Amino acid sequence: MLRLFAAIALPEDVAGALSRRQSGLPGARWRPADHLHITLAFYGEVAPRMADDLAVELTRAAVAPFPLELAGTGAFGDAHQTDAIWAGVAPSEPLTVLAGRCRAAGERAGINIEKRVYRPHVTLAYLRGAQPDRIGAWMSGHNLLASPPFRVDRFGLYSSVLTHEGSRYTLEREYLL
Ligand code: 2AM
Repeated sequence: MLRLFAAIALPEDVAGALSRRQSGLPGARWRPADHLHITLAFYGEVAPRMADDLAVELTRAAVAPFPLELAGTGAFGDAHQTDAIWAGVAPSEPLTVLAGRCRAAGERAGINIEKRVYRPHVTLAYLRGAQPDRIGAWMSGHNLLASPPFRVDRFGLYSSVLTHEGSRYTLEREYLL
């Protein structure tokens, strides 16, 4: 079984600018710059045969290349605990369409995909034991986060393997827009 997701990798300069913000929050396990991405669809554990079908179906998901910008920060979690902090993505119709098509490609391949509202983001860190006041300070210190527009001209099918340092991703297949 392979743990698979479709995602847009960030250009090096955009990832580099984000990585300079990855400090000043004890309890944050910062994600490496070369792993920063925007997930389009998460497929979970997929059998090899279905993964092959998915790789083929994704060739039908492409939209025309489009510009994208990062904007703001946010967090996932509940009232008791923040699990992750992320950079936001400015609203983008083509991104929503591409994500919907990646999801549909998974469904055509027979994958049962969790029904969740799509909230595009770039996870910067997973948190363990971070103090709420420090999280608040980090968020307000970075709430003006923004990137220049960058052109999205490809996306990838990635596999994810859990290691001691967090999950490692491998690009399995790349799709040009
Ligand atoms: P995250 O960045 O918010 O953790 C690889 O794990 C990628 O798939 C990550 O970007 C992760 O989102 C996303 N992901 C993991 N589990 C998911 C799920 N159940 N639903 C949607 N996305 C998920």
